[in-house]
Amino acid sequence: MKTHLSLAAVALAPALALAACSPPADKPAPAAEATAAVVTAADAWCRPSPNGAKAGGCYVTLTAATDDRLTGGSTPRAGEIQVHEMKTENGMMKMAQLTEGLPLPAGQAVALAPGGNHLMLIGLTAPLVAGETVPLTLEFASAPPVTVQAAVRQPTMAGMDHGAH
Ligand SMILES: [Cu+2]
Repeated sequence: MKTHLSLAAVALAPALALAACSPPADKPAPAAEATAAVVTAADAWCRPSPNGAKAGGCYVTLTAATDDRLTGGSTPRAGEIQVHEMKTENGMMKMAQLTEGLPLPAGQAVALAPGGNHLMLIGLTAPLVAGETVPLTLEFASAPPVTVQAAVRQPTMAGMDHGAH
């Protein structure tokens, strides 16, 4: 009797050890991805800029895997990309650069949109024309840069034009 039991235990032990080990051994990627600083970008677009304008506004929805910040970016179409907010000063809507960047809480979609936070293309090399596509490379405090193709189009929602751009 005793012999049978201990044999069974010995036979089972390696199987249990294997079962416990195999998930991390087979798939190390998911565990690594869960903690990696990654930002996904969706729905990137830019407002057409008037002729002669030196700056243009672009918008995007960002979701960070871990707490992060959008700090700025670059594009071949302008000198630099700044992150701007809209704020009310003396009853007037004004825009200001977010020098510390825009917070991106983990797992939360943060939408940049007309009338609110936006990407400001400073020093446009040419007007942004409806129908074209503009590459924007966005930079973050932790995550690697993300390049999106932003469609240039008129805002779809009416009444949100603040006229600053
Ligand atoms: Cu701005």
